[in-house]
Amino acid sequence: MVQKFWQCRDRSIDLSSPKIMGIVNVTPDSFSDGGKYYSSAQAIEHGLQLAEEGADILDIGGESTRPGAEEVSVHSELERVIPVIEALSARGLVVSVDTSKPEVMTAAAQVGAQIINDVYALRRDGALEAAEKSGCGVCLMHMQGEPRTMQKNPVYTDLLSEVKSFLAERARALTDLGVSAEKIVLDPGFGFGKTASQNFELLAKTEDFLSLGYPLLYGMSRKSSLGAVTGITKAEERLISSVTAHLLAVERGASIVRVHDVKQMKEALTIYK
Ligand code: 7PM
Repeated sequence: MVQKFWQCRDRSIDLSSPKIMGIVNVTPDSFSDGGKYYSSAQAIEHGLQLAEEGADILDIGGESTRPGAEEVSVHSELERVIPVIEALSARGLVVSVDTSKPEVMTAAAQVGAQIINDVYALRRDGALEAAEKSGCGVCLMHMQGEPRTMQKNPVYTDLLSEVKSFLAERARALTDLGVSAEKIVLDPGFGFGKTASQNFELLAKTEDFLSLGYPLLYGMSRKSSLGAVTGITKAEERLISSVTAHLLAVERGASIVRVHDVKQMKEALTIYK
């Protein structure tokens, strides 16, 4: 049986019913020319709105790990995410930081982040140690390759067993440092170094991943693989695909869904219950 709680620093998240992680991007370019203060104010506002709509966790990201994205410096990532994490945590909300950089993990935990969400699964130098010291809950995600190039030519001999053994190895690396298994959640990494059909195989086999013994998180919101089967090319128009895919993942055993459209996901989960 998979644990019913996610232990995250001073909070314990009840996983006996599915939980929603709302996506909060802090990307200066996504906002008009209002400067740094303006973009963090907008992100805080967005986070508060998602919390009101039913998000259980707010995932704050400074865009360093997005597929196709260029690297962002530690300095600018801190500048983007820290004020937002601090403000939302101060309101008593559960905040996760979407980062691969140990410096950002440490600083985020110091201003109240309860969770580290790392698409590199703590493979960067110093990341395992930073996560351990932070006391945060951790989401470990599978990715083949690097965000800039991973979609070029994903190759697997056996997709399921490769993703599973990677996740088991990363969880083991963390527990070997003394981190309690109750702090760990695993994510097969939909869209990260996989073709559309490989992504759908991960969704079909959600139950298989439960044998790893950890709660599962799925993040498929608006992703291009959904568009690859529906023909919907605009990301913002993939709402029904996103809600459907996440509901299927939950039905097959996932505990947490990471989504842009919190209100609609909440509505779907209300019917699911
Ligand atoms: C373009 C494509 C921009 C994809 C951004 C994305 C995941 C994640 C992301 C996930 C976990 C997005 C993604 N995806 N963290 N961060 N799982 N744990 O949709 O699937 O925001 S970035």
